[in-house]
Amino acid sequence: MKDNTNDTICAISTPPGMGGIGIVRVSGPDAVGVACRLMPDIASKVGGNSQSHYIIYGHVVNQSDGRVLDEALLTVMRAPRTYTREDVAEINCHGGPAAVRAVLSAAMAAGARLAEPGEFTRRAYLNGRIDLTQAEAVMDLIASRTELSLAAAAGQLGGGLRGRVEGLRERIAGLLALVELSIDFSEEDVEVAPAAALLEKSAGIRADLDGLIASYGQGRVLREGLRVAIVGRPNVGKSSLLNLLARDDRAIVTDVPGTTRDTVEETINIGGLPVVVIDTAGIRHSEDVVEKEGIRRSVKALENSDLALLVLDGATELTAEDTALIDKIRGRACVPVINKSDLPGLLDDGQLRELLGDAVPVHICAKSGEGLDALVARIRESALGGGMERPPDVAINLRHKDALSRAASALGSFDAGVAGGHSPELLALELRDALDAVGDVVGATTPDDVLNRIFGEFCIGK
Ligand SMILES: Nc1nc2c(ncn2[C@@H]2O[C@H](COP(=O)(O)OP(=O)(O)OP(=O)(O)O)[C@@H](O)[C@H]2O)c(=O)[nH]1
Ligand SMILES: [Mg+2]
Repeated sequence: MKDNTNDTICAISTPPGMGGIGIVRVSGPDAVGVACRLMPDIASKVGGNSQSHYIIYGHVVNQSDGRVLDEALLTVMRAPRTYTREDVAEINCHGGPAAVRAVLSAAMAAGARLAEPGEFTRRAYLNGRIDLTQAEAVMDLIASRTELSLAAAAGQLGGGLRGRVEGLRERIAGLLALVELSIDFSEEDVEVAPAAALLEKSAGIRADLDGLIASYGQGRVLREGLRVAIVGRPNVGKSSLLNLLARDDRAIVTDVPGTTRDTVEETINIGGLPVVVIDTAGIRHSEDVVEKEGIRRSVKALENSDLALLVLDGATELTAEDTALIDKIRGRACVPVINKSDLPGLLDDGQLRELLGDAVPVHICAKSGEGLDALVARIRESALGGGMERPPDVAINLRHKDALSRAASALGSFDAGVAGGHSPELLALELRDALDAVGDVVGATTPDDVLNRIFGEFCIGK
């Protein structure tokens, strides 16, 4: 998409389906003109440019024959105090699919162009109201399914990440100024910036960069959910555990070993944290083609997970299948779950402790829900670190992580150059690379294809 903010765009901003109200949003230099043609009975009530943020009641008419399509409320918001920083007109009509579509078509007939996905937010970014991290936060906020994800997105929208990144840019620019000063004085015998001072400043910047980069793990969990695979041999109660966590009869539970054949995924809100729980087929040796494929998927789900819940049946002795699985999981993040605590325990504690090492098991009864709170606490702890109730101050996404890593690596080359006695000209180049990379996070100099990718993922009307 080529950026052209001279035209006026329109889109339906409310979700498809039926609702009390549907909103058609119009933005651009002719937004109010479009609204006046769309709703001729309000034209005389619309004020001049100096009047802004008011609502008028009227009727939307078909542009070709003047037939009334719907009654609506028009909100007039004049630039620059609007979402896009352009004139914005919002038509609140009735929220039926035919009603909003009719109003949208009429807006197009009245002179507006249909907006691309994310185009309103793209204009907010192009017009300098928000930076790229805040534009991304808009989509994160809309996509948030849980409280912690929402809080993290709201923090980013409020400029939390922007502030941190701008701070880093200033410090790198300060370091660059120092190095450039020594270029100017290189003919004279003054040492403007001793190597030790440069390295100290650079180390401070890198520490902050590393701190931001490290927040990616939490950012990913807050955006995409923690992937938790429930694994174990057949009949230990994996599907029962999924149903308990999901508070729903999601997966089939029977006393026949090998009931679950395919993986079953469910996104669950665990204490404000999005968690994708995956129930898997019981892992054992099998000659059955279908079961074998199911087991292959179980292993894949385990490998793609952030955390494994290894379910063991507390009412039977450990089997060779259990110990083989414990071996397989060693080295992965895992919470051992000993199920069926309502039945007499038959597991050998000593043997189990030896096999599990540091991983302390949680005892539960998937039938009654006993022990669930302790298990949930362990899952949260594994996602966010011990006892964390609040979302992190910043939680970056993959694009931010890539850019910040490029900056860290450019600073690494700078350090090596300082240590190796490189000329200030060469050192300045490394710092400019670092500055550009950090600038990419906030979208200081972001190429069109990157913007297209980011805004292309937005919903229409935002
Ligand atoms: N007494 C008791 N029985 C349980 C408990 N949890 C599950 N069961 C029973 O154990 C049997 C197997 O449960 P599932 O949840 O289907 O086990 P699974 O691990 O998913 O089994 P597969 O899909 O075959 O691998 C069922 O008869 C459940 O009712 C529990 O906490 N206590
Ligand atoms: Mg099952």
